[in-house]
Amino acid sequence: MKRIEGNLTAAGQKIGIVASRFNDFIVDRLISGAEDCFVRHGGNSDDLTLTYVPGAFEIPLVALKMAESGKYDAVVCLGAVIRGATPHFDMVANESAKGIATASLRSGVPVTNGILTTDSIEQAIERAGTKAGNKGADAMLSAIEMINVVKGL
Ligand code: INI
Repeated sequence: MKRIEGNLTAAGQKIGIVASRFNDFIVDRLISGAEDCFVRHGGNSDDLTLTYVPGAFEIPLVALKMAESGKYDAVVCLGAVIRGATPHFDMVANESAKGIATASLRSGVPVTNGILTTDSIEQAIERAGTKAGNKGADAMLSAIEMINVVKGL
């Protein structure tokens, strides 16, 4: 049986990051985690391009445009949607996830989802570099792997 697997080497990869300003005290930690992951896997931080948008709802459009630009091997989306901050929680959370999937399928470029959707600020903090890891780093690692998977197809 032939197997195709992506390794976790980021050397030479160029990655776009789309991050929301909403809940920036959490999102900043996701950005740091993503950058740290990229560098620890052999990437050069000069090969990362970070675009800020107002909120998670705006992430998919910019993710699609970055993915279609031909400048990036993958796009990593980072944000934090926290229940209670708005009655629109479900709409923002669902639309951002759906939009990210669409951006990836439409562009043919890996677009990974590092948008936290939590019931509380405490849960968000836990997933932004404290006791439940860093979902920004996880989304970056998935992007690195997916670039290498797609190359092997
Ligand atoms: N955007 C977020 O990124 N996180 C949130 O928790 C959030 N809440 O709760 O409202 C949020 N709302 C803003 C939204 O993403 C858009 O920026 C806004 O609706 C303008 O289109």
